[in-house]
Amino acid sequence: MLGSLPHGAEATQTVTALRILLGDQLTRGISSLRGYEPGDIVLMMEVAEEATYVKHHKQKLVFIFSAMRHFADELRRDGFAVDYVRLDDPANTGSFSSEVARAVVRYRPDMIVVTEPGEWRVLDMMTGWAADIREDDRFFSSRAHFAQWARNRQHLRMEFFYRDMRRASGLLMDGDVPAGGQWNFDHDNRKALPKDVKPPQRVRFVPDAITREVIAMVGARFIDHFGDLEPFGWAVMRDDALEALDHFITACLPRFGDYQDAMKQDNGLLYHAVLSPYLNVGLLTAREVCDRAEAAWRQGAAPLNAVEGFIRQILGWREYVRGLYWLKMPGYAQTNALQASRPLPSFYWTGETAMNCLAQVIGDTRRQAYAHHIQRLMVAGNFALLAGIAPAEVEEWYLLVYADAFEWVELPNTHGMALYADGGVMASKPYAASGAYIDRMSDYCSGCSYDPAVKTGKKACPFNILYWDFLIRNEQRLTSNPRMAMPYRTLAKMEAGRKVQITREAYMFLDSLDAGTEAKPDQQFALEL
Ligand code: FAD
Ligand code: DLZ
Ligand code: SF4
Repeated sequence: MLGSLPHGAEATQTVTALRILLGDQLTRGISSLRGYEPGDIVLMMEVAEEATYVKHHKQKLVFIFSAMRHFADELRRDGFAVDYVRLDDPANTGSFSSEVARAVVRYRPDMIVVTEPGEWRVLDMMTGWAADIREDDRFFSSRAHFAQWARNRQHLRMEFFYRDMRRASGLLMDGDVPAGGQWNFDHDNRKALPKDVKPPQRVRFVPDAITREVIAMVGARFIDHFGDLEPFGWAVMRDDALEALDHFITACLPRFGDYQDAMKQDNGLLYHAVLSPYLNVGLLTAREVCDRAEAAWRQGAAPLNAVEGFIRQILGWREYVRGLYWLKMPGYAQTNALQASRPLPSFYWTGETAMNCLAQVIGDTRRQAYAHHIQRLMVAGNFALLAGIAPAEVEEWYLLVYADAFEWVELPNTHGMALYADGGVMASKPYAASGAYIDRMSDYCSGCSYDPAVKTGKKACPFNILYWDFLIRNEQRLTSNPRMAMPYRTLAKMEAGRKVQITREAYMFLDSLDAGTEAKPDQQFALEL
């Protein structure tokens, strides 16, 4: 079925509308398909430029190409005329713009219709297509709605946006009041995972013939990209994504809230939804996922702290970061409030580090193209923040390693939430934490050669040294932030000699990373004063 329409260089037919569908627009109700008439053509393109502008995780490539191919088949079965340009088509020119130009020669359309993309970079390309660019209305909050909400507010804070979105969507509302009498149950959602609690096995999907063909293609063309190609278990069709949603609602949602912030060695999924790739490419809609979660609570199948916590992630955070992205781009990506400039350490690619928390999170990421929020924020992101790694390098890493990564959602989370590179637009304070936080929320430290209780010298957890060094380095920039008052009070009481020791140890540790020779705990005698 794939590529069943001709795509040579010469003009072959005249069509009314050329409807372009991108790899993260795999939703039947998408605005670009609305008003489809026989005689129109839906154009889908696998292009080298999208596959390589960052070296996406191999599983992300398989996921997107296979989901695109399945979606094209589904459209054809339902009577749409689809021209699908495969990556291995010898005539493929390799970019969205050149493929659209080639299709225009083929079809001489009266009009080009497309839904706005998820990245500024692609929107910029689209301005050259003379297309009717339609709104992406798969979100609860349109770009215009968010801009209106943000207008005249001195500080943008997710919590207030979320409350407005609860009212507007009616989710978890009893009339005008929030279900259960409060908007947010976050204080119930910070438990570590007890040893005797065993998270359920997750559904995985056996690759069919289409997926196997894509796996072979990605293995042949993109072998130098990050991450393991197999085993591949992601859903690539809506029916399978719905099965993953069902499984989450019944087996995981009831405990989602309790263990939302927990981390566990050898189980990177815990009770998380693992639905973000499906939401972000459009196999699931945000509305249906939230409705299913709310129904579970109303039927007594899941507690309110879990359901509210889960809906807040989608109705609150997901919508908020998208609004912020479009409000602030393209300048947003250029800010660097903490003047961070260190290169990304090589262990972000290999996972080879004596810091067990990072080795685990990066190992999970390589194996699954997934890590949950706290792993991303408080381990990989926290280290990059404390070490002062250049935002652009960290952002490229996040954009390519996760199956759910598209710039509209990756950038605010990395640039704003994890790195504080926007100087506080997204988060009211830096998410900086020492080893004590990681020790409290995970079982990583018991398998580590560093010790989270040791502050300096041999065996000291690098997160401890770097945490205080971060506060010292950024004192002028952060000390006036009221939410940083407590750590700066503690720092003020610290002896000058101790501060010098911290600065020196941090310098030597970071220097060893730059040189690609991370100082291991048993090599740290030189660091002790
Ligand atoms: P759950 O924890 O089960 O949450 C349910 C859903 O809520 C998710 O599927 C997701 O759609 C939404 N959600 C939760 N938190 C956020 C958030 N902070 N921003 C937006 N949506 C959220 N998410 C992405 O979808 N793509 C990214 O590229 C991405 N990059 C991130 C980078 C960093 C540095 C950080 C700290 C977070 C990032 N996130 C990103 C947000 C979050 O980590 C993922 O959405 C989440 O881990 C996806 O896993 P899940 O489906 O199991 O989510
Ligand atoms: C991420 C991605 C990749 C790797 N490849 C393609 C592709 O070949 N064709 C396509 O239509 N979309 C792809 N995508 C998703 C796009 O990069 C995404 O649509 C833009 O980033 C805009 O959000
Ligand atoms: Fe990570 Fe420090 Fe714990 Fe080791 S001791 S796992 S480096 S937090």
